[in-house]
Amino acid sequence: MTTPEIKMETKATCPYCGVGCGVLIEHDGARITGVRGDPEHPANFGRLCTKGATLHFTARHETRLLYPELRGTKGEARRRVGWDEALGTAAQRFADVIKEHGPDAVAFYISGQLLTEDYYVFNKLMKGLIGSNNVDTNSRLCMSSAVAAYKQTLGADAPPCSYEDFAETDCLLIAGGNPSYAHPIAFRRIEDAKAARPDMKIIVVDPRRTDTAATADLHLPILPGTDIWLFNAMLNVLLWEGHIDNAFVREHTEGFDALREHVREITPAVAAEVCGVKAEDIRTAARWWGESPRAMSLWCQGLNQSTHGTHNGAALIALSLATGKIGKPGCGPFSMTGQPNAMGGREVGGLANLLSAHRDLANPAHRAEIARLWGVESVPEKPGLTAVELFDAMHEGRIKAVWVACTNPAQSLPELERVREALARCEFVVLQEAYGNTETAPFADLLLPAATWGEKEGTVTNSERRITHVNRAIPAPGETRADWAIVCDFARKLGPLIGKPEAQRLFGYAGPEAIFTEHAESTRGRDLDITGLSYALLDAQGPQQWPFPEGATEGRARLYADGRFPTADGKARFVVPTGRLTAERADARYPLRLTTGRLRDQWHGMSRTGKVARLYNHVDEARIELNADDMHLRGLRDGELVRVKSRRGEIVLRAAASGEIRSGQAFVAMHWGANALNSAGVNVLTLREFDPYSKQPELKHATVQIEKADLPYQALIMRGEPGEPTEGQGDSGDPAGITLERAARLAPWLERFAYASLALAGRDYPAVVLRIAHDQPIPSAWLDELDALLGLDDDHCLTYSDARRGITKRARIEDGLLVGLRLTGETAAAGWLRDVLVERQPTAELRRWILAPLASPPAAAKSRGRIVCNCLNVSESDIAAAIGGGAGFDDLQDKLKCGTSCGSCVPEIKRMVAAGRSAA
Ligand SMILES: Nc1nc2c(c(=O)[nH]1)N[C@H]1C(S)=C(S)[C@@H](COP(=O)(O)OP(=O)(O)OC[C@H]3O[C@@H](n4cnc5c(=O)[nH]c(N)nc54)[C@H](O)[C@@H]3O)O[C@H]1N2
Ligand SMILES: Nc1nc2c(c(=O)[nH]1)N[C@H]1C(S)=C(S)[C@@H](COP(=O)(O)OP(=O)(O)OC[C@H]3O[C@@H](n4cnc5c(=O)[nH]c(N)nc54)[C@H](O)[C@@H]3O)O[C@H]1N2
Ligand code: SF4
Ligand SMILES: [Mo]
Repeated sequence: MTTPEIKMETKATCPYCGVGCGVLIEHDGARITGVRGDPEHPANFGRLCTKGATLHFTARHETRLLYPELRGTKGEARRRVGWDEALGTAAQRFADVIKEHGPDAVAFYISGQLLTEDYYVFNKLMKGLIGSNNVDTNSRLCMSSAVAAYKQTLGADAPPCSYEDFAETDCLLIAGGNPSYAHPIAFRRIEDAKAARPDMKIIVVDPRRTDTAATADLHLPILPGTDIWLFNAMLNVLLWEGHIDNAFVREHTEGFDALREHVREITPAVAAEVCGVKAEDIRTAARWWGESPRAMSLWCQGLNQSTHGTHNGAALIALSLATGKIGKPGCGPFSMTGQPNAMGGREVGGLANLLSAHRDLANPAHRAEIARLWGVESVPEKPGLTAVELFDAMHEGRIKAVWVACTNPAQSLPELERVREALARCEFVVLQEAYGNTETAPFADLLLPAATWGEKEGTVTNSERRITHVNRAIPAPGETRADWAIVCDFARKLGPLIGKPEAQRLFGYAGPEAIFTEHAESTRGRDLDITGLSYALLDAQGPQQWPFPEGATEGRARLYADGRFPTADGKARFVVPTGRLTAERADARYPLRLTTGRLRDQWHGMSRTGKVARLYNHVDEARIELNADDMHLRGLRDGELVRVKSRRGEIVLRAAASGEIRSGQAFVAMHWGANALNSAGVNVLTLREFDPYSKQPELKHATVQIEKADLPYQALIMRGEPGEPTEGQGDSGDPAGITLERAARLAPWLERFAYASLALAGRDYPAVVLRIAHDQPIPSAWLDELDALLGLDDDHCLTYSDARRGITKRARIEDGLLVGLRLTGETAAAGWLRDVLVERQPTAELRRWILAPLASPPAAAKSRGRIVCNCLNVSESDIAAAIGGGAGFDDLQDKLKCGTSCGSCVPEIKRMVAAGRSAA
């Protein structure tokens, strides 16, 4: 007898980007089995992108951190301990440091991916109990320039727009953002707006010709770091051609005269020189903005991650203020939030220079209010250390104990060598993580297992100020616990040790709802007042935008409609922008300008997306993208390995020719770290220079040199697993789980080689792929060990060896399927063999070819190459063939179905069609 299958759905949000899509988690009460977009959620109305749609595959337990682990003394291995011992030890160690060196010798480094309730208690613990402001977050690397820009100009940190404005605007200026990759569902709404009103103008400002730029009416491929010049020149044109809203400027702003004076000489011709674009294009951009009844801007890290990130934002905001295009439908400056809850973190004041509910640390009245609310004597006045400063202080020994939660600084901070030294030097490092294998984990003296997506409850706020109640679908696995609960327990243990027994009262919450209620109360009378919100209301009426004060019946879609701004005199401010172009300038030694950013299908350090095989199908290996001219100049061919060197460090990467990059520039994605490469990735190269106001580091710009890496000894190892994987969270021991465990065992091997990369491959049948290149023959003992690790050493394997030429080959065939492969010396057949393996093509007719030196597939094998449409599994070669046969975009959707599900690949398919047309 079979028990009927229980299937339930729980409402939550996608834990990736700041679009904040609603999801329905499908589960049976114990295991997550699937996910779909929540049709009722106003951010996405049921849509999800490639990352959101594969969330259920990330919930597997194989690489989760399930139990606390503690290291006795440095150098020793960690051992499993219970929660009591874990938090008791942490409290004692923190108390010892605080007693001996004061509260400023400890620090918390947290994350915009925590829920608001988690964030709230971390902040209260540090500022209310311990008495230091050393609590900063990865939002410092992300949104702090936008925060500072909003505060300097509009008076408060509040994005005034909504997603529905995309459908209302006549002109959308996207600067320093690639939403087609980074905010896909917001971009779907932009595509819809353009399709509905083809006259709407889209302008994209990005040094690279991204998929976002390719769909624009006007792309301004400015030189890195020159945005202020562009915006100033646009303002110059707006002034010259009479597009200024003088009444608005007079009544609702301050400081325009100084800015007008400043931009007087910055004509399009002057800016064109600096920015490296045509003066005429600058003029066109300004005219479109000025002539459009409704114009809005959208920006992200291309502006924020700069040594003048605050003024980049301020210069862009000035365009909205000068033309009075703010506070109306389809208007306004819109900073897109990166992380799912960076907004929530900002609301609770979870940064070293902020206080709860948009209050200021420097303001004594604000500090007194918070002290009263929390029931503590006072909150400290001295601003805490911001991310980069905090790790510098750790490097110098001034921070002796650090608590890291929900972020991976050993990969995501700039100048990684220094960051890693700092973590190694720190006396006591706590890491609160959902996964045990991040780049930061080796440094942790105490690892605390956190519950994650699907396993915890709370709220998040998305880019458009919309708060969603996130529910728990299944019980937290192993001994994992919700982040807020870990913090509260720790606080109650720490309090008595530092003479603060009130910790029992301050952190005695019954659950996340009690924390939310306290947080809501702290916003009373503030610009973000949410005293009208509760879990019950959010459940009954769905996600709501703030402000939503007591008595309100709905939130506010658009701020500043009345022209009043939250400054002392109610007027917005113009700022005269300053700042060098980039901290580091290209020169003869370091001639290439490197920028960094995101790929469509990966999320940050890949602790989750890196566990989903199909998310490697779009890009399957780290690479440095270069202009073909720069490669030619250096005698480099596509796919060759190069040494990339900056003043801070050196890494080896595969070079890829890219039509997106102008000559003199380079791009490396931020995702690939020590689990994917033999190095810690691109942040080995970046620098820790930061913006003077926001303290946000310049992660977007560094200069590098490249040279061909001579690594003649190459190997390729692949391993799949027969049997059927289970959907979603899966059974332990199924092929997907075994594959993840193999990847985890291979990761520590990477650093042995001069170059190595580790990836997953496949879609329904996942496999691990290890690519190696070395400067000397790969020791056969290592190969033997790897064979044993992957089961490539028994009599299921076909073998071939030519010792003189250093060629060895092994192929494992089980039930007529290729499941494992190891090639050294001759790896040309790797591409089509991977397809044979992951697609389980029958090998009966292929057997004799598998070990042959064939670069292209024999007739019996199908080679598919890169997958463009992940949902429907349509490859680049399928699409190219159809385009060659005359297919247009609609025909492709009709016949191949590509781009008909999540739509993330639509921009790329359109680009392929356009390229095909111009080639014909
Ligand atoms: N797939 C995916 N989506 C994500 C994330 C992810 O990891 N993966 N992370 C989320 C997070 S936390 C964030 S913060 C956002 C980031 O979202 P975005 O900021 O949109 O993404 P990035 O790729 O970091 O950078 C955007 C663009 O800035 C350009 N750029 C570089 N230098 C300059 C410059 O000087 N001027 C201008 N105008 N542009 C420049 C780059 O070429 C790049 O295309 O994405 C969020 N969404
Ligand atoms: N070169 C370069 N570097 C960059 C950037 C760039 O553009 N270029 N962008 C910067 C930006 S904008 C950002 S936001 C940062 C992001 O950098 P990080 O914050 O380091 O990135 P993540 O990998 O998202 O780290 C989040 C961690 O939290 C863990 N986690 C997931 N769920 C939970 C949970 O519920 N509780 C706990 N405790 N842990 C959980 C995940 O496993 C993951 O390891 O990177 C920055 N670094
Ligand atoms: S756009 Fe994609 S990654 Fe962002 S919240 Fe929506 S589903 Fe998640
Ligand atoms: Mo971010």
